[in-house]
Amino acid sequence: MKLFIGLDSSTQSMKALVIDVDTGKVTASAAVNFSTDLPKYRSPNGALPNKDPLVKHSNPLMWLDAMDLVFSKLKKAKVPMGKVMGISGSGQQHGSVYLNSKFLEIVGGLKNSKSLAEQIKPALSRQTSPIWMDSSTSAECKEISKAVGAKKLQELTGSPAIERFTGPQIRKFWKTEPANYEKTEYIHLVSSFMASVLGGCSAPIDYGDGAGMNLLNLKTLVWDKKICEATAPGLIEKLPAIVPSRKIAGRLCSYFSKYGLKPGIPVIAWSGDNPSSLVGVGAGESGTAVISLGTSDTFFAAMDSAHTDPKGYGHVFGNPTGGFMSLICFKNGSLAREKVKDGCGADWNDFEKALSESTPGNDGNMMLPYFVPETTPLVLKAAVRYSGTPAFCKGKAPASVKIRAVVESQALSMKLHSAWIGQDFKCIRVTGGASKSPGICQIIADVFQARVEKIAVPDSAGLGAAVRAAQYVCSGKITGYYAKFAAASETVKPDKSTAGIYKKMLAKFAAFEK
Ligand code: XUL
Repeated sequence: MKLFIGLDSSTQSMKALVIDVDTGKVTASAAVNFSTDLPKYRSPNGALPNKDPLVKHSNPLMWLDAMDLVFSKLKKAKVPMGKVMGISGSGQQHGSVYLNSKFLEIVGGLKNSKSLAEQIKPALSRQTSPIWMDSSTSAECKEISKAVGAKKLQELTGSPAIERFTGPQIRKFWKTEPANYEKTEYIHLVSSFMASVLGGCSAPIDYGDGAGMNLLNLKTLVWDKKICEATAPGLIEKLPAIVPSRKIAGRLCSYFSKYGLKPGIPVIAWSGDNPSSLVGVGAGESGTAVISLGTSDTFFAAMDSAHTDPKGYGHVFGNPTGGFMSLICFKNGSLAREKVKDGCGADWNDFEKALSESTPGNDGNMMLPYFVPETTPLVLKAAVRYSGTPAFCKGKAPASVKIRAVVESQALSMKLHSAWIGQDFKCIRVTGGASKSPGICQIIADVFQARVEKIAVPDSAGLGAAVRAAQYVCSGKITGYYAKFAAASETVKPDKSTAGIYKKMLAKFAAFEK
């Protein structure tokens, strides 16, 4: 038995997955849901309530309680914790945690008798963490772009200044709370913060997640001094080390022996959820694109060359298996599908039925489903728009037409905004909750005219983390791990007869969006 744990600290939950490299199986899993398991944090969707719809923060203590809880769930499920040989993890991207001078001493001496949240609370120099859903930093984006040069910033970091990215968020903290910024000695991402707690140290940030900060120079692969200076004073000294994803972050500290884990086992650098999913779905080599259908929908793929998106919506991140990956994030993912479903008074079975009853092309009916501010394209004020027949535009079309409109429009938007990557993907691997839907998978296959493949393990971010930990300890080629854990379990073929319909519709959608 060669067991490894992959943790997934995501927007709405914390999950743990245990894999056995000998059998190629996921042997156990556990999940902590912030809404049902940790209601005291009042963040059922992962963010604290705020009057300003552009502000989205979380309580980092919630993530710590979730870590304690997920390990105790694994222990209760009688997982042979003492046999676990390594741990890694995946974190929601861009979110940041601000820590004072006590942090190192506290994580270095965690006591078994108290919880993580209780012990780490005094180390927070900012009580809340801005997360990826926050869009409140447009002013800071403009300031950083002006100081560095918009084009240069994109060329060096792989992205123009982006509201949810960590650099603009740090600048806002410095501008609005200068005294607390001054007290901050360490700024971690969600991923490196969680790795720090496991390792009892200040853990490094990996190239995958580090590239989502607007601070990492992708040419030199170190923090860019000038960009850091343009972001906030003294920032570079507050950032952890930056390393390739395959590096060790630390050794598991004795605190976790209360869950039966062996102190000293390697904690491999954590990565962001999207880079981690790239590994988890077996798409670390170029040629296959991935669509992750979750709270946000993301489109990503390993890249042959680190070129950037001329429109500025797409990003370049480090690929945990080496080289780079593209990433495009659509904030209105499952949320938009849910809003349309609820608006029709339907449940998910009705939603599925609607997709099978309506026809490709939807008689030209489509929508811009920005129920919350959108990133691709950038829309700072929620706005929903309709195009098509008068009945549809007045909200009077049948539910099946409305439901097809949201799914087709989302797929067309992905096709439109992924063109800059310059690869004609013939295979798309889908993951995330909505990838279970046959109707959604068929629409993606038809819009892209590509084969859509699913893998058996739904939590690809956690799986990617577990696989990275296993590869660190047991070595071997990553493709060997893909064969064991990420083989295609189901394939959806494109309907060739729809190619022309969607080609025309894409041009119309592009004009509509413009
Ligand atoms: C990616 C992004 C989201 C989060 C979700 O840039 O912001 O996909 O990573 O956790």
